[in-house]
Amino acid sequence: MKFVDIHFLLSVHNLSQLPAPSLPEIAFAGRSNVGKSSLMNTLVGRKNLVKVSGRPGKTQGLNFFEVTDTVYLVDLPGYGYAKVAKGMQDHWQSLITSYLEARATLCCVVVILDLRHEPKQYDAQLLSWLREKNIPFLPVYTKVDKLSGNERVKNARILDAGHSIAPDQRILFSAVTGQGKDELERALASFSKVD
Ligand SMILES: Nc1nc2c(ncn2[C@@H]2O[C@H](COP(=O)(O)OP(=O)(O)OP(=O)(O)O)[C@@H](O)[C@H]2O)c(=O)[nH]1
Ligand SMILES: [Mg+2]
Repeated sequence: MKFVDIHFLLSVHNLSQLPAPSLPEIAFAGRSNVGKSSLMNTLVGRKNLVKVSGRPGKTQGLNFFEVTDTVYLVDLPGYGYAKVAKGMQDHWQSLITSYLEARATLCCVVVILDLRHEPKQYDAQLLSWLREKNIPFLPVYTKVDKLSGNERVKNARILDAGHSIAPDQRILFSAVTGQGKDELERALASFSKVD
């Protein structure tokens, strides 16, 4: 699936603001600063469609983008960033979990992990929660450009083992080089049943 003809739709801060569930939907989740927004920009071939920042906690609210009449892409706020006020974190967490749990048109949660880091507790919690709720997800290990070939293989194995992910179920990705983009497009087309 090619993600052309895409536009920002709205930012959702409570569930009553969700757009009508009229299109298949793909959400992008992961720790703060892992590269969710960058991955989306690479996917849609636009540098600045989704706001990116070196400062964690950039994305606030559920940001909906529409690939016209085809699919919604939803950029979620990152988790695990201590400097975001506790009350705000709680608000996001309950907003995100109720959204993920209740959204009938949600066809995939892309769970983005930093290939440089060892398995983290928040990611483990999200993955086991998605499994428990039977919500389809696709793990993507990003920032591969920051590692040598050997480190990539070694770190990917550690993440696979730590999160019980089979190597053929996840994608290695870089927003800098575009590695993994084609594979991601194919996987998302199959999740959303859109060509
Ligand atoms: N080298 C490299 N840097 C990346 C990659 N993806 C993201 N970054 C950098 O990582 C930082 C965070 O990227 P974002 O895309 O804003 O991360 P995010 O997950 O959306 O962050 P929040 O919205 O704060 O949760 C930025 O400085 C990006 O340029 C990648 O694949 N390779
Ligand atoms: Mg972001």
